[in-house]
Amino acid sequence: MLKVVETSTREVKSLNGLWSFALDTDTSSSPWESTLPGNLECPVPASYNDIFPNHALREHVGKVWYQRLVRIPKSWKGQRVFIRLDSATHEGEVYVNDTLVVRHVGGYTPFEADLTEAGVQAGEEVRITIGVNNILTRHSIPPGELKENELGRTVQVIRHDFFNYAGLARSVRLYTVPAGVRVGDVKIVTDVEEKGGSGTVKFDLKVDGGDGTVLVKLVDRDGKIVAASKSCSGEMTVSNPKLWWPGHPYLYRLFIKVTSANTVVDEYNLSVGIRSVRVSGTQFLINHQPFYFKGYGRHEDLTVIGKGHDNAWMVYDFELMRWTGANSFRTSHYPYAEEIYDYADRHGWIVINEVAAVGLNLHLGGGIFGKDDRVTFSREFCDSTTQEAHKQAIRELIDRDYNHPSVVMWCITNEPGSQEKGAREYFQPLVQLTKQLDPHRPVTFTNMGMALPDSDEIADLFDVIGINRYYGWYSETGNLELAEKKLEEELRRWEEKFKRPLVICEYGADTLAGLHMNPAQPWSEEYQSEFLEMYHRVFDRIEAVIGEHVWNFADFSTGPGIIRVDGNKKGVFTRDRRPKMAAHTLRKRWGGLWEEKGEVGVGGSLGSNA
Ligand code: BDP
Repeated sequence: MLKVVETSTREVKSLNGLWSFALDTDTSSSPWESTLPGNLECPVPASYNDIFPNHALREHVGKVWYQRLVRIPKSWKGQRVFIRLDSATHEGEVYVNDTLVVRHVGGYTPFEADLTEAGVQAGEEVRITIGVNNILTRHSIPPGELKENELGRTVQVIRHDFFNYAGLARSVRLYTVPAGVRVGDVKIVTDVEEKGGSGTVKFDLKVDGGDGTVLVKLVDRDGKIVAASKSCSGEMTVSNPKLWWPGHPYLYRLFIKVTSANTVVDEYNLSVGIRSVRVSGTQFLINHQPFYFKGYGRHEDLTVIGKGHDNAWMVYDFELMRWTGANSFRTSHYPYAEEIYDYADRHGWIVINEVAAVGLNLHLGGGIFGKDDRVTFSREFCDSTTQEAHKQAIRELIDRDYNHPSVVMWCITNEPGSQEKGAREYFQPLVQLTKQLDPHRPVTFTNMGMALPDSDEIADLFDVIGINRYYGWYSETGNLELAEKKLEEELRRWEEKFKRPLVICEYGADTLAGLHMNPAQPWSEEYQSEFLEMYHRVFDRIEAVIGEHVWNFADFSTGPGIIRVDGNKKGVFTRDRRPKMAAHTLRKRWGGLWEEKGEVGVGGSLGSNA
């Protein structure tokens, strides 16, 4: 799916702002046919849950409705008009006046509808009504279940450790494309010659709506054309390219022009970062240099707006991560807003991009989700229908983010029950699909502590093994000496058996900001710092460990539970982004590590175009 851009042939109109809002329990069964009842208004983009001090609304299970009147610009006559929703969590349906124009399942990827096909005219005012359903079932990604409680009420069982925020958390826009011949899609793959003397930009263009002549130009920052082509697909060579490096990104622009009967009928453009990504032995190579991941698992999570995208908070979060010396993050546990990847491209952040497949595990420890006797990958829970939904989630993520230089790896699931019978049969086709859709990026998953090197059924399918560990927190609580021994022993077994890169994708301890203890005890800021330092000592002793992502960047909201106090407190920053002691501990490690070793990454010394 093409990213929405404005060019001489394409226009965009934001529909962000306040929309009328109602719960399905307060509307008729076809609320799109008239004005929504009541007078609630809800901002877009934002999750709706925390906007109103209303328990029933926050915990609502089912649909909510958004509605507003929209004037289609008169000047758009003769263009095709689309509506694009960057996300609707977890299922969206869009009506224009009384007509359903699109329905989409999957809460973290965009979808759109051609309004011209639905008969919408330029200059007309239309009523747009959007239904958003927050229900998760065992056939959705992420999976969940509905249960009836003792009061006879339907409650949502979620299988992941973050609040089930819902609504329209990302932008809603109208945009135009030319009615006739136009760019339908473009996919870019770059590579770099080992000595860096030349780079290649492979492009694959789809032209829709008829025949046209294309002109593709790769232009540097000074406006100089460095390569050009008149084909729809091919490979352009750039000699002495300015490479896209972590921390020192260089972006070229690819300009595409489609001509028909000697007239320019469409123009499209996108940024291109020339870089290569490869796994070799236990190393992760970017532009043929070993890369060490330093950073965080994160969440889209803020007070009031929940998973709503906000540019001020986005920049602040990046600046805080940079301040600690991080160079990368994982989009745990779902694809993030597209603005985040665009920013990462422009600023040289490295992204492990995760599919929303979290909670494919009926037996997760820690007492968070309770006991369950069923088998995860069976007819009882994740079956072939779940697997189909999972495939679709992979397709949509790769389709959306294929062209981002910042994205270096696909993570297709977080902490599945990978020691269970059926896990291999479930995941093998998914890894295969991911590699088929993108043969150029490594594929990973994050393993959880119940699936050890000898019992994990799927780790060998992946190029890089992500490992989430909590020795010293969920086990060996308060005993960092024993935790250190066990962690090292286990990581050595992974290294020995799989001989491939290990990224520690989660390690962390809940910490109440302001709680200080000497000697350090769990929940104190001192303990979190000592815990991280212990993990770092172990990582530095193990060659195959090529990355450390602390869990989590910031405290975040979860469902209620006896081990969660106002959410998960493993943040290095509080939910309002105040640093805990651990932020300084990380800054000390990550700030220095770089310069000492001259590694590639944010803040380091970076070769010819630095
Ligand atoms: C892991 C999960 C993550 C949780 C974390 C924790 O991947 O979503 O928030 O543990 O318990 O199981 O804090």
